[in-house]
Amino acid sequence: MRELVTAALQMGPIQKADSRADVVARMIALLEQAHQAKATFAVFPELALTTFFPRWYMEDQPEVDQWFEAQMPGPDTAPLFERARELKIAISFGYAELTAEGQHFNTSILTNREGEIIGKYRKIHLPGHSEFDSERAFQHLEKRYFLPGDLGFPVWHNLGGIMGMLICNDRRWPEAYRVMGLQGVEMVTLGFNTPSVNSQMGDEGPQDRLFHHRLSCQSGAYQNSTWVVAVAKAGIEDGHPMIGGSLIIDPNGKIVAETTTEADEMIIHACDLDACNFGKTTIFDFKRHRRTEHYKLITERTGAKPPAA
Ligand code: CDV
Repeated sequence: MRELVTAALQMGPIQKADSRADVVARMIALLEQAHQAKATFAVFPELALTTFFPRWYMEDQPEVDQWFEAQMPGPDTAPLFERARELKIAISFGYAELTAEGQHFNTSILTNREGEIIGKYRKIHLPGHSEFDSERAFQHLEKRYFLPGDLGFPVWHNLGGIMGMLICNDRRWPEAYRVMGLQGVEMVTLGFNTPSVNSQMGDEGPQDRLFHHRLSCQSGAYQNSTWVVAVAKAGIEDGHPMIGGSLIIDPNGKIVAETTTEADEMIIHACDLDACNFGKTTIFDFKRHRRTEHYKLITERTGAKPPAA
């Protein structure tokens, strides 16, 4: 048994006017709750430090850059790393990253229990659009503000297991889990900000959004025999509602914990990483069962192209 007590630390809404210091104080309060419940690993959402700013159309680069972190840890986030180190809790959280070369990414980091960053992932499947779209009920401008991630889907040895990260929309793409599955991943963390309504189809509301979210995370877990810890930023940010539904999912694809609010809320589970072994050595023993000679189209072709009639 390799037990990792893992806390999914859902965050309620962050308004445009909220300061980084206020948000970090909320994160520390959640971290302390996780510590009291004996967690040694705590996962926060995508873009955990700010409101989900890609819903706002901006043309002025300094205005955009105010949502980004040029340093990690930086002056605002140092207290979070310090507290995590004191409590000996490894953490993962998402933020908007501005590199020294001036590149912008939607990023997640992973630390060890000493508060050292041992892993970084930059979101690869950026949803939305890059120009103002008057047809949508609201904007989703990730393609405007971020570059697609350039680090692939790496995994890291941490906390006695093999860990990887995805960010939000990545969870809808089976290839993302599979690339990590092929590296033996045992726990995938994933932060998300998912609007409660589809901006291009008003009929698709929170129940459908939660259905697709669970479906994507549960199938990724089952088909790769890995734990998945999916953590929301939820509730109404500056008038825009987002789903909750943070999840801890076992390697059979079963939900073992789920949040019930759209506020700051912890769920926790003692995840046995050895529970991944059965699936990885039987039905999803990739070495014995995968037929890569038939998968070439997956990397050769991006868009769907039906055969000629
Ligand atoms: N932040 C996201 O990546 N949100 C997407 C929305 C736009 C569908 C998601 O997959 O939840």
